[in-house]
Amino acid sequence: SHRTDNYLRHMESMKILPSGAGRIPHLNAVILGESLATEEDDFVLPSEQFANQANVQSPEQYLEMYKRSIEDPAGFWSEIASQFYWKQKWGHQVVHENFDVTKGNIKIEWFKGGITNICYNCLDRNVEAGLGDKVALYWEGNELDVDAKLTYTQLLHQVCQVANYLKDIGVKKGDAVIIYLPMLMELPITMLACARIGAVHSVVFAGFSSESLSQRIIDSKAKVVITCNAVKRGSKVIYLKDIVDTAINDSAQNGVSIDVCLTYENTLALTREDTKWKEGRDIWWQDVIPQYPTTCPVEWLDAEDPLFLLYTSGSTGKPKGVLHTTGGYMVYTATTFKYAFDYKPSDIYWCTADCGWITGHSYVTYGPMLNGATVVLYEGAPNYPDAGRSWNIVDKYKVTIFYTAPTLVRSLMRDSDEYVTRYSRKSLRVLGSVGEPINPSAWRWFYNVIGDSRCPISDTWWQTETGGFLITPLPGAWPQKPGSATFPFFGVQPVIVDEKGVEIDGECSGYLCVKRSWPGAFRTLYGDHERYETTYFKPFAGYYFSGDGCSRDKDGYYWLTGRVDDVINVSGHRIGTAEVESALVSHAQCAEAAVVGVEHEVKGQSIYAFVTLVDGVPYSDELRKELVLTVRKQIGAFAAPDKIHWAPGLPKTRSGKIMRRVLRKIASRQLDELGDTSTLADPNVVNQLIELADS
Ligand code: 6R9
Repeated sequence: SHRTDNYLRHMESMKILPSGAGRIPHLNAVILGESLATEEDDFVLPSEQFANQANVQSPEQYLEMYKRSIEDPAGFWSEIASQFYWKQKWGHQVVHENFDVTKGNIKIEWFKGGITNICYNCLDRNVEAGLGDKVALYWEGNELDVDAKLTYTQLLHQVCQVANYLKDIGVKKGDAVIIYLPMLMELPITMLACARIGAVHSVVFAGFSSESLSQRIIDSKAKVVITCNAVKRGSKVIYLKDIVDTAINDSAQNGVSIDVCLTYENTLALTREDTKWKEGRDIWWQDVIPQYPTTCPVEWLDAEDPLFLLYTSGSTGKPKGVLHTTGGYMVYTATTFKYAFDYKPSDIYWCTADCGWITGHSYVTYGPMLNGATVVLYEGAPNYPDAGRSWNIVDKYKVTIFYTAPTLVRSLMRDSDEYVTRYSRKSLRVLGSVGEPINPSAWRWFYNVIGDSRCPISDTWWQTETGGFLITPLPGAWPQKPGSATFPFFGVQPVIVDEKGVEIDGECSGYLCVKRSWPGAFRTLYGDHERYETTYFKPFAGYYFSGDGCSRDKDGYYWLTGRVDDVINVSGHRIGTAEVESALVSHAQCAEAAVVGVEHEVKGQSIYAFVTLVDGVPYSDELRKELVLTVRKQIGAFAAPDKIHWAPGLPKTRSGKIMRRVLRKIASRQLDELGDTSTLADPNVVNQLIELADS
């Protein structure tokens, strides 16, 4: 047809992409809104109607912008940055970087010398532009009939009250503030209040245990924690304040004492009378915040002043404090949000991520607010009271952009489609996916059933470290391939390298790296720049190494294949095998543990633990439960192993290295694929493990 020919021609021009994308020999395509995407389709094309209204309307337009962003990054990004308010413009050099460890320390700076404030750009700037009465936040509570909303003006006022309070108790520019809150409006409010006064927020996902929380308090040396007394998730009450109390006590024993614990009284879950309290340290939010003025001058910051810390799991050791700074992060999250979701001022945007993760930082709070968007926040679980809740929310708020994780798609897919089709969903126009690769069948269900074959899917590949999307479709611009994150965002130069760090061109697979910096990149690991360089820049000198495997097909599309290091991705949550192992061995009866990820239908991967007990301790289901509980207590429920496999011994090389490759095969019962086990110190261990597999 005419449209497919058109795209064929467009795709020809992709040869200018650095990846060396080629032409397409054949094209099985459906056009958005005209038919169902099936197993046979290579491509799903945007409808003419969608493409015509899109922010980027064709591959050619993308290529033109992309080319400019690579050839003249300083010009490209400073033009965009100029749309924001800067108290003072940046210096003559827009970007200053050393990306090559062999040439000295890694250093990334964007807009250095520029003076701005991200909270001002999210709120004051939008209010001054006439958006004061526009809804900034719709809040949907756990229960069906509980909701609230705030306009941009109201949000600004509340943020100022919190900012004034924080200043009053002595929080200053550069101080870390720990936020341990569920998805209440107070969560983004507190983040923005910190940003307003230059305090460095460190949000800890409220599903983390007290031990994980105290670890983060200690590492960041915070003096203030902001939390709430309890929250209802589904039909369960979670007593957050108790968890915080324990964490604060632990931290004090390690020399970091919290002066103030500001606690929001969440009356829907627990009254203040029933909340444990420490006079002098604990303060009720409702008792102090409303008394403060609703205006608060902003602290003007250098573009390279820190904005936030967010801890994430690595393949070894304790969690890493990823540090993001102000200016580049601001420009990058705003721009990626606008283009990857084809954002228009009339959109109603809902991202199901919790603000405790990077997605909630960049694409619940900063990216959307910088664009003056209306954001839906949902407090509860996606399947409460039933599997239709998400579509109920979509219809209630007329959501136009819906951004979620493959694990949710897969879990809803298992329920009857009737939970979906009983709702209209006709407001939807763009769908998004993040957290892990989305398998083609889940992609198609998302596309055909949720989106009624009308809505492009932005499968956004990125990381806590990258601050914003690096590889993502631009809806309307690109023909999509189910399961592919498609092409690099503006300014991003992905490369695929082999084991030796040599770039491979064209159709290939290998390790995904990035050449040159982008404005949203993290600048260091808090307090450990050496680990930053070792983990991300030393494996392949000259590049940022993502830790992900990736292949590029004949048309230049990128396909992410998952982590290549010892990080497991469970329902889109990053968990280091080392962290789970160290939790397990902290149990007095556990001598050794080795943890691997196995494929899981809904969660993507699940945690599978091989455990060696102390001599003489008998196997029992009781002990299994205790071990799982230990992990829940030390990390959080989301990191609990699904399986404890008793291991009289672990397969090790003669130098004592655990052969995880063998354990992965045993865990997934691919026993005929164990490979060469002759280098094991004791090959018999493998047989013992197989015998105990189902006991
Ligand atoms: C944003 C976020 C990062 C890791 C990353 C990769 C996986 C995220 C993905 C994806 C394939 C996608 N990942 N998005 N894999 N396709 N669209 O999730 O950050 O928690 O730091 O996790 O998640 O493995 O390396 P984070």
